[in-house]
Amino acid sequence: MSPASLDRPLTLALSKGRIFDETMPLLEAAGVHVTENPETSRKLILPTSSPDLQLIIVRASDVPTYVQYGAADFGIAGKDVLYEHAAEHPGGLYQPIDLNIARCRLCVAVRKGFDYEAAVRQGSRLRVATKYVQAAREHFARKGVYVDLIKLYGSMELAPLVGLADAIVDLVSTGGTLKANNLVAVEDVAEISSRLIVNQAALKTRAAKLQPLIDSFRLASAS
Ligand code: PRT
Ligand code: MG
Repeated sequence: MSPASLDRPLTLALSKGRIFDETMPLLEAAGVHVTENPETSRKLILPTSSPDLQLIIVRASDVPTYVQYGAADFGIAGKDVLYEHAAEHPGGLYQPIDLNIARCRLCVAVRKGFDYEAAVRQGSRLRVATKYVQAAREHFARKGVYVDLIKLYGSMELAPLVGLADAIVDLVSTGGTLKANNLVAVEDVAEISSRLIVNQAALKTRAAKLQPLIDSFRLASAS
């Protein structure tokens, strides 16, 4: 890597919404301020008060890709996203800290009135719609339940209502979305929070700039 590229600011990849919002206090704790709001700005590269750090705003599920290829030195992504990413791109990401932000649960949910336990007991083959195919596949394999997985990219809650699936595997935080759609969570698959992920090469070549930020994130997320 040329000296000029070592001089460029560190790049942190974030998704807008809850991860951006919950990362701001961690950056503040490291003495870094972000003046532009990605909800209102159309900019995808945001400067910060530190000349050593810039942010890029990408889709939540694209964060690991930017970091793995080194287009971002580090990033913040949910375990749900990391799990699906790792299945397709093993290795390459160092995950030093659980930041304990954007917490939720990955759950199996069904239409109110659908007897999930009975269906499992009877060994029925279940149709399960989800964005989290890897996590779902492993969960049902562990339980020894046969499932046909249907990959969706969003609005999973609709699938059981219109007969696309018997169950969904989706993230739940307040439970409000399930309730509004007449669904109930019947099983936990995993506890989810977001992790700091770091590009392996950057960790070595850019340690002088990276390590203090990693240390600060660790302190702030533990408190
Ligand atoms: O929205 P987009 O398609 O761009 O991407 P995304 O959904 O992956 O991103 P975003 O920003 O919505 O979520 C980023 C990360 O936040 C996820 O990868 C999770 O790790 C974490 N997180 C925490 C959540 C939730 N809580 C959450 N509640 N992500 C999504 N939800 C959704 C859930 O899928 C469901 O539709 O919110 C709805 C349920 O919320 P409640 O409060 O009604 O239960
Ligand atoms: Mg979303």
